[in-house]
Amino acid sequence: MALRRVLHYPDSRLRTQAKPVETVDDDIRQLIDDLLETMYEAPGIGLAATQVNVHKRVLVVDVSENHDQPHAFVNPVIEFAEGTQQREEGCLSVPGFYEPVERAEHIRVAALDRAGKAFTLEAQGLLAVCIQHECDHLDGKLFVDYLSSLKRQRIKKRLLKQSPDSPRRSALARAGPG
Ligand code: QAP
Ligand code: CO
Repeated sequence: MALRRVLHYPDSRLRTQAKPVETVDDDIRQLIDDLLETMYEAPGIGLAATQVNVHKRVLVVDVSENHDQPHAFVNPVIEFAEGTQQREEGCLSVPGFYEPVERAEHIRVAALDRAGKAFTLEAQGLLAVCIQHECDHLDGKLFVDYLSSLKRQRIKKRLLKQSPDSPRRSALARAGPG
């Protein structure tokens, strides 16, 4: 197990479209374990491979209070979504910012588990939001994309100013137009 470094908005690598996993092998299981460890350490309730600069369709979530109900999804597909809910969302790639976002209330997701076995899960409430948020990451999408451009620009400016782990100029160099 190992902690992985999480990319911060507006790093343009967060805009990468992740590729489907062809085989759920030990490398993918290692990635799942590292995502879980990195998520729990934060602490967070969801993390997608895109956020650690691995552009494969893998994500993990755990919305339980005791952090004892991890779910890993390989090649997740939201098969059905209905209703709406609005919740404050945050993101390990957008540290310190929380804003309400509207999402589907009830979803069904189909995916492969860590053994490569197909499964489906129905989810509502926070778990449904979290899965939708993490699936967005695999398509290069962030929760800030649902906010007004004014709010998004404000968040971007503040994160570029903070950039505790990287000089401002390299953060700017990696920042895309969004
Ligand atoms: C996505 O996000 C999510 O700003 C997962 O300083 C979040 O785990 C879905 C985190 C909320 C639904 C509702 C954020 C940790 C964790 C921060 C996270 C921070 C430290 C975010
Ligand atoms: Co996120």
